[in-house]
Amino acid sequence: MFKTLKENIKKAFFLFKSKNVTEIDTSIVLKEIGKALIDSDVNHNIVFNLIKNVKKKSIGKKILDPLNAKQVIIKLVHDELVKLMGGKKTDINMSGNPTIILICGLQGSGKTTFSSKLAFFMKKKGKSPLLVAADIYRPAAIKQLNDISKKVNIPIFYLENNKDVIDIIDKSIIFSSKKKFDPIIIDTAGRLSIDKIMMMELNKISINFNPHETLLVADSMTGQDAINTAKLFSKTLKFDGIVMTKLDGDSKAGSSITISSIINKPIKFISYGEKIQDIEIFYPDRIANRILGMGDVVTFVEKIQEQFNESRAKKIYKKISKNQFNFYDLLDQIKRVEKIGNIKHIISMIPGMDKLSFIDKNKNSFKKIESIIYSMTPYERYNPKILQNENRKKRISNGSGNSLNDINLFIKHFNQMRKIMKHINNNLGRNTIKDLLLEMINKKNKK
Ligand SMILES: Nc1nc2c(ncn2[C@@H]2O[C@H](COP(=O)(O)OP(=O)(O)OP(=O)(O)O)[C@@H](O)[C@H]2O)c(=O)[nH]1
Ligand SMILES: [Mg+2]
Repeated sequence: MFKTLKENIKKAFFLFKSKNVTEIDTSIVLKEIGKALIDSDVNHNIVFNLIKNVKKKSIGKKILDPLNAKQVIIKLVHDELVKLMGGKKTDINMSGNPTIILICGLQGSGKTTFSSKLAFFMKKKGKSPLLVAADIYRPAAIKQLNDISKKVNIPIFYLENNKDVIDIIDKSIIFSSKKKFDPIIIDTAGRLSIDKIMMMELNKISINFNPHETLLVADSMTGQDAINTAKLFSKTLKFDGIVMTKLDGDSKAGSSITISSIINKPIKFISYGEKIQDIEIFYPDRIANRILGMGDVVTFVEKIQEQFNESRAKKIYKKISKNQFNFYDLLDQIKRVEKIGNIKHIISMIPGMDKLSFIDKNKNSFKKIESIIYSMTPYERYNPKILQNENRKKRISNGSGNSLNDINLFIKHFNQMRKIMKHINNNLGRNTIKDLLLEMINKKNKK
C-alpha cells in the first residue's frame, strides 16, 4: 500500500546532505516530496498548497542537521496529510434496528468483494450480518456473493428469478427481522459509467428504505477518475462515506489522500486485497504514518489482538516503546503474522520492517528469519546485543544453513529496526505512534 509514494518520499529526505541544513535544502526536499505526491496522482493544486503550508510552518523552526530537519518536515507533512484525509476517522452509523447499509459504485469497483469483507468484519465484532444480493442484472452476481460468503459462514439473502430490487430488499428486511440479522448489507449492481438507470435505481432504494449508511465504493487504481466518479455520484445520490478499494495495487494511490477533501465526505474503510480480512477502518493519521515511513504499529498490534489475547498485545506495545523488542518477540510476531495473511501489508505497518530484506514477501514466508532465530540460544534471543560476537554468529550460520553474510545482514537490519522504533517513540510529537500507543494502553486500562 502506497509503496512507490513511500519510497519516493524516503528518497527525498536523502537530499538533506550537508551538515548545516539551509532553507534551500528544505525547498529541494519539499519539491521532491511534491513530485512524489503528483506521481501518485495527487492533484497539482493540492500539492502546491500542501508544500506552501509546510514551508510557511517550517520557517522559524530550529532546523540544525539532516536528522532534525527530517523530523521537522515529517511532522509538518504528516499534519498536512492528516488534514487532507479528513482529520479524524469517521464511524459508520449503526443505530438502526436492523441497520441497513447500502453499497454502491461503478462496475468492477469492488462492491461485492467489499460487501463480503464488511460482513466478515462485522461478524468479528460480534454482529450477525446478512448479505443481500441486489444485483439483478449480472447472472453470476448471486453466485459470486454466495461463493465468498459461504467460505466464511455468512448468510446471504437472494431471490433468484426476482427482477424487482425493491421487492428483494423488502423481503430481506422481513427475513432478517425474523432471524434477528443486523446489519443488512445490500450489494447493488454497477454500471460502466454513471447512467440514469443506475442512479434512478439507487435513489429508489434510498428513498424506499432510507439506509442508515450509504457507502460509495471507489477503485483507487483509477486515480483521478475515482474522484470524478465520486463527484458525479454526489450530485445525484445522498451518500455518507467512501470506501477506497484495491489499495494493494500501488499506482495512483494518491486519490485516497485527496478524495475526501474534494468530495467533502469521509473515507470510512479501505480494502486492499483478495482475502476477506483485507479491510480496515480508515484512520487518516495512521495512513499518514505509513506514507511517511513511520509504520503503523497500532494497526499492526490491533490485527494481532484480533487473533490473539489482549495482554500479549499490550506487552508488545510496551516492549516497542521501551526498546526491549528482542528476537523472541520477533519470532512470536512472525508466527502470528503468518496466520493473519497479507505479509506485504503487515510489513508496511512495522517501522523499519521493510528493511529486513530476508522476508520473502511473495511466498508469504519468513522461513529464513525463523531458521536464524531457531539456531540462537535462548540467551541470545533475549539479548540481541551479544550477537556482536563472531563465534556466536558463525555457530548460528552453521546451525541455520545461512551464510555468515546473511547472519550479519539480519542482525544489522534487526538493530536498524529497533533503532527506528526507538527513534519514532522518542522524537516525534503528538499524533504519532507513541501517543497512539499510550492512548490505546490508557483506554484499555480504563475498560
Ligand atoms: N487486488 C484487489 N482486488 C480487488 C479488491 N477488491 C476487489 N477486487 C477485485 O476486483 C474485481 C471486481 O470486484 P467486485 O467485488 O466483483 O466488483 P463489483 O463492484 O462488485 O463489480 P460489479 O458487480 O460487476 O459491478 C474482482 O476480481 C475482485 O477480486 C481489492 O481490494 N484488491
Ligand atoms: Mg458486484
